[in-house]
Amino acid sequence: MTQLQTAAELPPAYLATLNQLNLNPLWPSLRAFLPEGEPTGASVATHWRYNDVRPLLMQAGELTPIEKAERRVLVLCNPGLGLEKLQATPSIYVGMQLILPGEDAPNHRHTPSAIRLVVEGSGGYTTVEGEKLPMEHGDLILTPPGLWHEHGHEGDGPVVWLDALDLPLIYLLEHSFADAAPLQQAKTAPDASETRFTRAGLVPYDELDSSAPYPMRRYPWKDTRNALLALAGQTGRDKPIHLAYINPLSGEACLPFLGFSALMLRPGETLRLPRRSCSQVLHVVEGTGTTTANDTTFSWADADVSALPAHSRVTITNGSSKKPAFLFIVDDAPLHKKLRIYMEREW
Ligand code: GTQ
Repeated sequence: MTQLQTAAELPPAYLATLNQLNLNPLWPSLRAFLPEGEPTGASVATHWRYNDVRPLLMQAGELTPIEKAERRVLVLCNPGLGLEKLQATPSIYVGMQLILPGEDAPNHRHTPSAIRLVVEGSGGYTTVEGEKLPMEHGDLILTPPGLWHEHGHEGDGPVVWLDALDLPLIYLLEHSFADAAPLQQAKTAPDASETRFTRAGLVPYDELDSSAPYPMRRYPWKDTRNALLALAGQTGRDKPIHLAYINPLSGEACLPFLGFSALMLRPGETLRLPRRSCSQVLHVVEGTGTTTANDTTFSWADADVSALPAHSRVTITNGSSKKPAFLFIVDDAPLHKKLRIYMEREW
């Protein structure tokens, strides 16, 4: 590629005139915005240990009443992007949220999509449009864009979950906002994962031709874990044990921009992930091990979180030779696919 003219090679007065009129020449910046062959990015592979985050979150529980926070969250920020941006990756926001017994995180709805993955505690719940969704360890809870949601806690002890939102992207679009409303009247019935969508391959007949965008809003971990173990029993060691969370009616991703999946690593297994164009966040549901993203290696344990930049070369090892390890993965692959830019590239 030819070396293009730099801004310094242009007369300063010419540049000043352009800038006064809100104009810029493209060619001095062209290679930065369209680098040859490989993208560049500011985000860096980053790891958060739950052992570091947990005491600080508990401290927030003492320092900040829920009424003064609405959502008591510590945000996991990528240092390469700037902590004030609240970005784990350029498109994915991730936080750890604490709710204490008897507290309410008030009802609201917003343009960004969100999910929760329950980290610890029992008795928490999220109500989405009147449907009360219990939150037990590892459960995935969807709060899709525009749907009213609130959180509460009827048990004892702290409840913590991981929040993931497409907030950075919606904020970039200058379309990020919320509405507030009084607490909902939740129905007492069990949620759809226990009544209407209890088993893959079966949907209520009246939903057969339905295109309801978010029919199932809770994916219990006990089902996901059992499904991973069942798959592992039938899968050769040359194939990963990896399940995608989908909308049971459409077969598509659960939410418009973010994708969710669960990965099981067999005892002692090392897995080289495909080198994907999307960025991703890994959360340890259960286990210990190490992850290498390009030149950076982290060791991980229960409830840790890693943010991995787009195009990373990722290798994951289960540190136990006896027990499986389970990871929950958030990525922006559905967005890449909708934009028709999704790639899996050579390592
Ligand atoms: O629980 O609704 O971490 O609205 C950030 C924004 C959680 C939530 C976050 C939110 C929520």
